[in-house]
Amino acid sequence: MAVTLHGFKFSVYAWIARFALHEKVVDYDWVEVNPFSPDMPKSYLDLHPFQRVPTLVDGSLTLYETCAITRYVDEGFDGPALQPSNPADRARMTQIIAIVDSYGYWPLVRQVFSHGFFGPRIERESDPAELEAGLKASPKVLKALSDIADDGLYLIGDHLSLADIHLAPMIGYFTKTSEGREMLKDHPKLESCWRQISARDGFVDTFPPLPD
Ligand SMILES: N[C@@H](CCC(=O)N[C@@H](CS)C(=O)NCC(=O)O)C(=O)O
Repeated sequence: MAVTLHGFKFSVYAWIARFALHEKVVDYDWVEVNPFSPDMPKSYLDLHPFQRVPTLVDGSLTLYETCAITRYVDEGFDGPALQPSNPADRARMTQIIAIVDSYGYWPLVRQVFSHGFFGPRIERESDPAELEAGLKASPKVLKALSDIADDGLYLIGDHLSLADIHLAPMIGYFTKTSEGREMLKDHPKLESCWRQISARDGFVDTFPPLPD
């Protein structure tokens, strides 16, 4: 049975899942779900009680939480391994994903990107105080990631990992703003990793259809 990914075309988390599926060359069907819609279908809430996206369905398996989805995609399908095999690097990968989820998503995406780029383009009022708060919180996140990144091509050595796949879309959105682009320059090691990841077909081909 085919894999189905339920997601929203502008969702950064759905993008992460699509990026992982692309890297593993897994075919899947896409079901568009807007998690911000007031009339979210009950059929989706049965899949994801927290009303977020994405959710992946593969036969009898229904999975939400993007870190679980990408790990399943890596371990459940053929293709290049996206997780390091040695314990220290694997722990580092998990740490980076947790930092991104716990401390990065909100300032980088929900505050800076949403209020500095996306909101104004979809005629949604944006709040300068939210943008400001995001810009204030972001340097600590970028520095923490830069401090623990290796000196290799990617965040962990020279092989693409789930950590890269989790982080790059968030930076991709953050750097849609001029403030984000400027701030990333203060962290050359992170910027260099991001440039390598964002040049990959998997990143480019899954880039969401943002308004200009
Ligand atoms: N912890 C969830 C977060 C998913 C998430 O927050 N997705 C956003 C879209 S990028 C969403 O559905 N937001 C709806 C909302 O905040 O109400 C995961 O890892 O999948």
